[in-house]
Amino acid sequence: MSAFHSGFVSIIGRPNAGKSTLLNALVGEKVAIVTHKPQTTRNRILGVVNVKAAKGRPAGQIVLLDTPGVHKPDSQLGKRMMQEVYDALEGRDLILLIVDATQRFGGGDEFVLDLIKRTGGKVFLLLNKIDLIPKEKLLPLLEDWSKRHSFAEIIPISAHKKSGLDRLLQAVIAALPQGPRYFSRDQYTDQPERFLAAEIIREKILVAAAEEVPYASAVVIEEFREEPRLTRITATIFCEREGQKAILIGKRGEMLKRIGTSSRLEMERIFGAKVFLQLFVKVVPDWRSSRRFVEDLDWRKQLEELSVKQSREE
Ligand SMILES: Nc1nc2c(ncn2[C@@H]2O[C@H](COP(=O)(O)OP(=O)(O)OP(=O)(O)O)[C@@H](O)[C@H]2O)c(=O)[nH]1
Ligand SMILES: [Mg+2]
Repeated sequence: MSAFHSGFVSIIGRPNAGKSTLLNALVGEKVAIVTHKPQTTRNRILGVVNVKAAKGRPAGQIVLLDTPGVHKPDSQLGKRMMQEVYDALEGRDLILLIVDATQRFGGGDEFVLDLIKRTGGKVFLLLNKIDLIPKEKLLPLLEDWSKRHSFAEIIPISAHKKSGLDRLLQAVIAALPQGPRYFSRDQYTDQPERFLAAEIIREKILVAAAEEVPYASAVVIEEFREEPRLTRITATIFCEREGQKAILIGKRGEMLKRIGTSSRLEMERIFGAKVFLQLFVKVVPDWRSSRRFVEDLDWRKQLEELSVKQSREE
């Protein structure tokens, strides 16, 4: 038996760098939502990649953690998001620092680099979105970044076009220690469909609504029932003000209908079942400043409460 390599690898970077796009591309399934807007991801998302042995290289399993974009928080929600980043940095085998190669180095990058340096440990730098930059710009960029930190590897990629990912996977496997298979071959995430459904609705809100509305929105699944012929899903969209509620519902309910239809179509594709989706909109003034409310949004916490409720009902 040849050696098997495995370990925990966190994807860290500024908002919009392409972390979630990379996670989905490596896992080969949609586990995280992706939009063109910064601060799309709000909690850490686990994805598993199984890598076959190749010439002279062992097989392995990479347990990836996608994280919210590193930023200076200005609300309880922001603080919670940054806590998810700090948790993802703790005790990992490898960190993938991903940067948007089309953006100039700035204060935000300095902040992330500083965080990485303080954490210590092995870091790969991924220069993402290279499909958008002229080839001659790549070498100076590589040189520039190589002076900023002693990265174990610097790898240019396009998460969107899926280029450079084979080289990345091989380098990650080589950097990981020998270890067990943490997840069975067919398990590629720990996030139940119920919570992916909430994320899909949030993604459609991010795309459909402008300015502050998506950031003031949170989605909670009230019911997720798999029946023989369809999956019944009821969800509440929380926002902070009556004006936001009016926008989310739209004239004659058009906005809510658009969000509902696009969410349902995507859920049907991903879950492979017909979906009956009902959406409600509720106002909870200033929920982003409520630590309690923000903590209750955590799906891991909701899952615990659901299992307590179920065991009481039995
Ligand atoms: N052209 C191009 N676009 C990309 C690439 N990777 C990501 N994007 C786009 O960049 C935007 C942000 O991608 P995300 O994956 O949501 O970025 P993120 O780092 O997870 O962002 P947050 O969750 O907000 O921190 C989306 O519009 C992606 O389609 C890439 O390699 N090339
Ligand atoms: Mg993301």
